Amino acid sequence: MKSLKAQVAIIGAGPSGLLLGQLLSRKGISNIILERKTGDYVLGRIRAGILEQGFADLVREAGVAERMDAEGHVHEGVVISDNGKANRIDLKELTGGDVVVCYGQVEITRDLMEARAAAKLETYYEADKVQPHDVKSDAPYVTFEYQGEAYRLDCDFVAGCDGFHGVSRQTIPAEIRTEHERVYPFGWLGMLSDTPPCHEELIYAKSERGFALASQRSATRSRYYLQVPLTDNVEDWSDEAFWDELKKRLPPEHAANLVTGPSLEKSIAPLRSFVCEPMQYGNLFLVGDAAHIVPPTGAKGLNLAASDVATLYKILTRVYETGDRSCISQYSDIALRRVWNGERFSWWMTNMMHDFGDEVANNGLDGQTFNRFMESELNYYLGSENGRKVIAEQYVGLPYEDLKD
Ligand code: RFL
Ligand code: PHB
Repeated sequence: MKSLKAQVAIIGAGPSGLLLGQLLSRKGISNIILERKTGDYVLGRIRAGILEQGFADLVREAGVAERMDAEGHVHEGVVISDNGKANRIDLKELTGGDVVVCYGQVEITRDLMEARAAAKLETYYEADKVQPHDVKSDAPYVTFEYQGEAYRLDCDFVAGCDGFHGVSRQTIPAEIRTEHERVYPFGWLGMLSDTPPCHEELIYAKSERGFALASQRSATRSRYYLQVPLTDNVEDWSDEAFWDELKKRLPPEHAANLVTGPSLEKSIAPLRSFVCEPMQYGNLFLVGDAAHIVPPTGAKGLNLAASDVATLYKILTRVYETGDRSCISQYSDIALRRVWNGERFSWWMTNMMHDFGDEVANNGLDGQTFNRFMESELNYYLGSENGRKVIAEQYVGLPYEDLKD
């Protein structure tokens, strides 16, 4: 068995693992990343597009913001449409100056990968059978296979950044974990195309035909989503059918500007709210999607991953700078407070914006009655300045919490 050593073993080279690794390295804290897939596979997953200010600042602190600052688009507002009527939420004005940055997760991931490769930091792609051990002890280690050989990585801490289907969460004994879950009765069909966006800001559209989102990656690349039944397959949707349906769900003035073209990618994502508590077990920390999933309606998934990274980064920096390990027990509480806020906002936006059809929904309401309550909810919030403020404040992101002394 080959032997490796690092202060922090990071499982997963998604945005959480790469960002944590980059921040720790800049503080001189050694880390090795173990990733199940190839780098190209990770870069092939088209996901998030909207970064909160806190995330953008963390990327700057990690020293990898050059391209994000040059190519990312600052969005000062967002459009929420209600059955064809577009309402602009002026994020900047309603929050007293806060905005979001439109810059794809794929690009952030690429920037982080390149920085890591340039600094010659160790990453094992296509690492197989990754398994943390003895995480309750002072000498945890992670075993894995790489190119047919068995490895053992000794470390002080394990950061489980391995997403919803990873191994880290399962390492916490079932009797210690509490998992909260809501699976929604629909999914999102996403489409990427090299066509100019139909509007300069994002459009979240509620319609009688179901929800649609008009997002973007650049001035020449659009990302669109449609609410679809869970029973639909990607093959059921030709490009033409997608564009036709999208046109019907967007407000008419924006649908008129839709430029259609061939899809570069189409995929269906199920919608889920999920939280695992606690997020720490001994010297193992869960970070990002490994601990929590939100439906994408609030653009919070990646941003919650970033706030976990920020908290763990502060803790590990304090541990190695002062030798005081007592702060590690703060991780789960601090992370979960912000996670639950993001979960609540994403759940609320999902409820307000989607059609629940005939589902017997939460609170014992049938789907149609639930839909009526949510139509009224959206109508109220969009029509009131205080309501729009509530949406804006949460969309730009709540502040990160500091460690206690
Ligand atoms: P990831 O990105 O899933 O990365 C985890 C990595 O761990 C690897 N892995 C393992 N490695 C070694 N051993 C194992 N046993 C392993 N098991 C797994 C995986 O291969 C992978 O590389 O989690 P991470 O880093 O926590 O990042 C989370 C984000 O990816 C996610 O929250 C966002 O994409 C969510 N999300 C959005 N978030 C936003 O903040 N704003 C958005 O606008 C937004 N839009 C979205 C989204 C997610 C979507 N989908 C498809 C789920 C839109 C969509 C459609
Ligand atoms: C995206 O561009 O992929 C995106 C943007 C905002 C969301 C979800 C997804 O709320």
